[in-house]
Amino acid sequence: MGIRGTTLSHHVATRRSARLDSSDLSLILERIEHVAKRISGALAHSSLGDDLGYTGETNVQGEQTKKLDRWTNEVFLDAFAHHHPVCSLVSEEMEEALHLNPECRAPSYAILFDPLDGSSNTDVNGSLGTIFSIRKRTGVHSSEVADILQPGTEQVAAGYILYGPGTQLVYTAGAGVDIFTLDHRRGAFMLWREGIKMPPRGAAYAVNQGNFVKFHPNARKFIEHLTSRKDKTTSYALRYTGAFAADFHRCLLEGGLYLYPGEATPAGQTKGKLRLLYELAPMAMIAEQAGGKASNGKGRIMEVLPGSLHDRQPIYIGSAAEVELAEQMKVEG
Ligand code: AFP
Repeated sequence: MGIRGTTLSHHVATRRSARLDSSDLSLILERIEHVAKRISGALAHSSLGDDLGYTGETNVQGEQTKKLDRWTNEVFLDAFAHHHPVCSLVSEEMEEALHLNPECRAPSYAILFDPLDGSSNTDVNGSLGTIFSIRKRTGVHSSEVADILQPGTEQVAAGYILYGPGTQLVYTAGAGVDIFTLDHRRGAFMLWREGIKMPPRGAAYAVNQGNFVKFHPNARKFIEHLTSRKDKTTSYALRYTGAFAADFHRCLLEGGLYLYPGEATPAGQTKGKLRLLYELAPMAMIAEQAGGKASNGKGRIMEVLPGSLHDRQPIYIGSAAEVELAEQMKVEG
């Protein structure tokens, strides 16, 4: 079979991006492409060496760290170590932001990322992801993070890499959503679909149904409604992989809903699981750019002001019809 098509680098260089200088975007995405290729290659062979399993440590979230969580985080740090215009890195795996390049001058950027999304899938050869958000830093480089602790509406670009049977990179810079597939023969990401539009309604939902009893009563009613099989709009199939990037990707291409409702706390409040800055805000930007929606059950995820780097929120993301219905049913009270 012949190999033709547009590479990611050519596509970025020749397309106007809505929110940041396209030469900056090219530089940053070239590094993310490098990260994606390294991680994709390592995951393909991870069961052949000593790369699976736990490190024996816990991360800032109190979760047990997998060896691949730690390694993929290092891949990111290596990739951006000497890289103007990126001056700050915020990761699921690091308690504090890492500030690079003291001489970094405006315009400079922060990358916020989950290096290995769905890490419970590492040891079972399941789908995994990497999620990233790009924000412009204000003024000269500083170790303050107030300009990073801003709502998702301040993102200039966002994306994710999905490591499934194939590796795909999805991104938006505020002018639509494009998808690229890693062509191992050519060593490059090739354009697969441009200007993706999420279907306005879907036929599948993704949730950890095992947590059902912990959800707010209205979230439980919502799930019961989706599966009550009275008609076409109440006959959803359950599809859940344990990797947000993989479950969201299905919604992006085929429509439907990913939800991780808040879990009730003993104090009577609900608490989200997914992290706002490097999981939810970037996916929300992609969903909206594709015509979908993302809500914490009460309002737009993109408008939530983070209190700290590792804040969590409930999430209802996907096709507009399902997200709107969740809000109407007051799923989070
Ligand atoms: P990490 O692997 O990055 O910690 O994230 C996993 C995740 O945030 C998301 O990818 C999954 O959809 C969700 O958590 C899985 O959570 P459960 O194991 O509780 O279903």
